[in-house]
Amino acid sequence: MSAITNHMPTAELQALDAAHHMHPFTTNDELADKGARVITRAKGVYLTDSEGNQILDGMAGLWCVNIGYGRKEMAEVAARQMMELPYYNTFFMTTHVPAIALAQEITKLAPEGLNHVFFAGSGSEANDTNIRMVRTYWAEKGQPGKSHIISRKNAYHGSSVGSGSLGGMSYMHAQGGMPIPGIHHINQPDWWAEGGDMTPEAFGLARAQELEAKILELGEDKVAAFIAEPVQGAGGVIVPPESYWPEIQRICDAYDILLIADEVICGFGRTGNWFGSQTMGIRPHIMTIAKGLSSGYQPIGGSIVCDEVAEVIGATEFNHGYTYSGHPVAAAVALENLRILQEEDIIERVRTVGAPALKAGLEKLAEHPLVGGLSIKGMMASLPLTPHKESRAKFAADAGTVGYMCRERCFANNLVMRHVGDRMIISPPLIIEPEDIDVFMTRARTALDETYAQLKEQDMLKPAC
Ligand code: PXG
Repeated sequence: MSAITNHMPTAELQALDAAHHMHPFTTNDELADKGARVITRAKGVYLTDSEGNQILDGMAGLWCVNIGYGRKEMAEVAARQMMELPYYNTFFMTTHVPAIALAQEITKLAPEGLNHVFFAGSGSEANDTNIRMVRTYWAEKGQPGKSHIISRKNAYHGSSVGSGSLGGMSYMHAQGGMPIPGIHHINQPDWWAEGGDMTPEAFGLARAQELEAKILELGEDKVAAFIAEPVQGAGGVIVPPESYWPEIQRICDAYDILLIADEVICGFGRTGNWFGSQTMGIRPHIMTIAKGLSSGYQPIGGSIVCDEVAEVIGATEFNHGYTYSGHPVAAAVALENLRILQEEDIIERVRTVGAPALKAGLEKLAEHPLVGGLSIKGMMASLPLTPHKESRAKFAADAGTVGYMCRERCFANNLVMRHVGDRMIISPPLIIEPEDIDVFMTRARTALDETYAQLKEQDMLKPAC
């Protein structure tokens, strides 16, 4: 029995962590030298660390704790379900009440026509399901050659070999033999960084038309699906220009391409509607879900599938699934999360209170000399940092250097605001109150001031040439 507790000195916990725990997306040797921050508990929108700091969580964990921390009902439901049925599988002609109830509830909330759920343990697993499902769909329809999937550079769809291949992160592809064959990446609709002198509208249209060009290059009869996040999250909260999604929808319709909306971040209220697809006005055939489905209280994900695809897949044995597909405890907890989101009108409050307050605060913050703009949709936002506002210039320093400095200043001021390259990312729990948004703004401004002073001192306020 382990004797490790919250009461141990931080340094001891850090040493044990460094000795035995390999962290994701981390240079573990560097972390071992520095010592990981030990989070001990959390309530509402605040984390407590082992030194007793109260840290405002501007990232909702990892874009997931939509209802906030410390909801007792969630723990009670988990305990009850563990006593009644802690585990059973959904293979071999069996099912159980939590999986049935959750699938029904999700499809009630999903857009019309999306009436079926295939469960997974995470967003990565669900996207792996999607690769196999769309390829199987076309094969069953007599078109096995329609197997290529088009995605986008700088997209994030997970970290397994399949989902990491769908993603467009080149630094991930550089390790472990990715991408797998048959996945293609077109450019992202990031006007701020890549739009140059074009208007956002013209740029959005041009980037969407890259999909059409890629379909024509590969052959219409070779392309199974296009996958995209309604609003890119891990890539830096890239809100596409308004011209982008209508054109993508037109192209998917015209060439009979399945549209997969990866709703892992956008789903369950983040953009002010149940799903980002509703906010962006798109009609996907499949939606990937995870994160906000359980507000991170349990690991669970899945694919919400339209009638047409479910019907074709349903006619054959789909040789795919996970031990924990529809795990009863995770499903019961997710169901409780959906009850809380609905009964407390949390998504309505995002639209009427949270998102407007966040936007107003961030618009003021965007006037800071270091901030080059604001990208926001509902409760997800980013502030690109720049040495020169007018030209949206990049820094002379390597990408991410300044973002990292700013993130360190945020941490020092008890704020979690993470960086993607030189963009600062904001995605707080959806239940954040305006008073806490004010706390966020005060701490973020201090962090920006300190970063600015540091850059000046080190003569780093220089644009890349
Ligand atoms: N799709 C999207 C859109 C995601 O954001 C996944 C799929 C994969 O989900 P799982 O549950 O397998 O992690 C994600 C996950 C970051 C960060 O640093 C973002 C994610 C995961 C880890 C880190 O922003 N998103």
